[in-house]
Amino acid sequence: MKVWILGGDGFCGWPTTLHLSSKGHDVTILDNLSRRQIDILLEVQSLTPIAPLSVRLKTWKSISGKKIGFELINIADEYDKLVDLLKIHKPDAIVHFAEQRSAPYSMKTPVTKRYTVDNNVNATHNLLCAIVDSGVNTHVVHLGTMGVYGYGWSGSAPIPEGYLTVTLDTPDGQLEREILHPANPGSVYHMTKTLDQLMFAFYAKNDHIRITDLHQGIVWGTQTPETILDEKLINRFDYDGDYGTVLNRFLMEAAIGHSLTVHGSGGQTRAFIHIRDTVRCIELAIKHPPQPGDKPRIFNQVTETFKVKQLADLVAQLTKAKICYLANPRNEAAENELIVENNQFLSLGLDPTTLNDGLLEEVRDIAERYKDRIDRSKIAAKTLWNKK
Ligand code: NAD
Ligand code: USQ
Repeated sequence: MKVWILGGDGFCGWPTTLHLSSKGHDVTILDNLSRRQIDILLEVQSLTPIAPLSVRLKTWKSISGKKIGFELINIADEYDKLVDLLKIHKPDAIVHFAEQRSAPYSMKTPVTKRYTVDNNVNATHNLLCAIVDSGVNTHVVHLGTMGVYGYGWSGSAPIPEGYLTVTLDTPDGQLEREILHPANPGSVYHMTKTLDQLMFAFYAKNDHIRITDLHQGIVWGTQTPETILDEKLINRFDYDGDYGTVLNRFLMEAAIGHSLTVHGSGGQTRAFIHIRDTVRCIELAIKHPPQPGDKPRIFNQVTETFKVKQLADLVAQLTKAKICYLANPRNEAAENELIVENNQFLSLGLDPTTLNDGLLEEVRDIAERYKDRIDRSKIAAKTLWNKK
């Protein structure tokens, strides 16, 4: 299959690119390298030493014999180029990772709030509009987020995979309707993902574009069977206060004897998935497209849920790190329950990597190995959700 990976130089996109290439797909990355640029602006770098994209691609070619294409393009801005490329390549599937993905970065300043909305909403809309414009028959697989549902909204009821059946009382009796699960974003970033959902619903209905939206939890872990083949293929690992996600930050903190930075009481429950499972889920999603005219197919791409304090306890047990409870810089519920339905991927054959399987490997092979690259001044989470 001819597959495009929008955002294929990023944390999820790079291992997905390699995985699909290793499976024999003809893969091309479309990326504007904005994530690398943001690192320069924030004066941070990945814990792991990521190679320039041209070196990554050359290394993969020499190891696997497979060529991966690359187009430098801003999906949110270069619409005509996107249409031209679609007409030339005619990809069978397009995996869309190309968005600004950090919630703290999206809440940092008016500039980063507006950038996140401009970038994410325009990237998604340009893609959908360009597919219609070019007449290309393709399947869009988008990386959305569990955060579109919000946390704690439905108490202990399981979160369904995208849609909710509701019953309305009308003068003519009860009406049953299936609706998109109500959106309840917790940051400007998460808000853009809820807007993406509406665009998908519209273009699937109006233009019969085939769309799969993957509501992914927090991705942890670094390596996949392909990125581990050579250090020049290594995946990125963000640890700084804006881009580092919670478990990766705890592992990095433990490696240098820093206390584990739990926000608030640590009662926030979140959903998680290992990067190895992310790439497998995307392969499964590509293999099982919806039909033209179907509503977007939504999967919850998660394998486990944990409270933040449970994660801190686990890492502390493994590494003897201390835990500190900090005032929460975010505006989020102090405690929430989270039960998530994920039967669709399990029934398609996903065999999850659990925290018990992978945590030690992360401590040993990533956090310990690269700890000398950590800049302690970049660890604190300084972005506040509001002035209060
Ligand atoms: P990332 O920032 O590492 O990668 C995103 C990539 O997209 C980067 O290479 C960046 O340069 C590129 N990009 C951004 N805007 C672009 C544009 N306008 N044109 C071209 N390229 C552009 O992020 P990630 O962690 O790999 O996340 C990928 C996707 O998965 C995001 O949409 C994110 O919302 C979603 N997601 C990530 C996680 C996670 O824990 N990392 C969890 C759930 C969902
Ligand atoms: N947290 C801490 N200490 C830290 C960092 C985070 O306690 O040092 C807490 C946060 O306050 C939050 C939780 O951990 O309650 C998760 O934060 P996070 O930064 O790990 O994840 P989040 O901001 O939700 O965003 C990440 C990705 C995003 C993706 C999302 C999936 O950056 O792209 O969409 O996970 S989800 O959370 O399921 O919506």
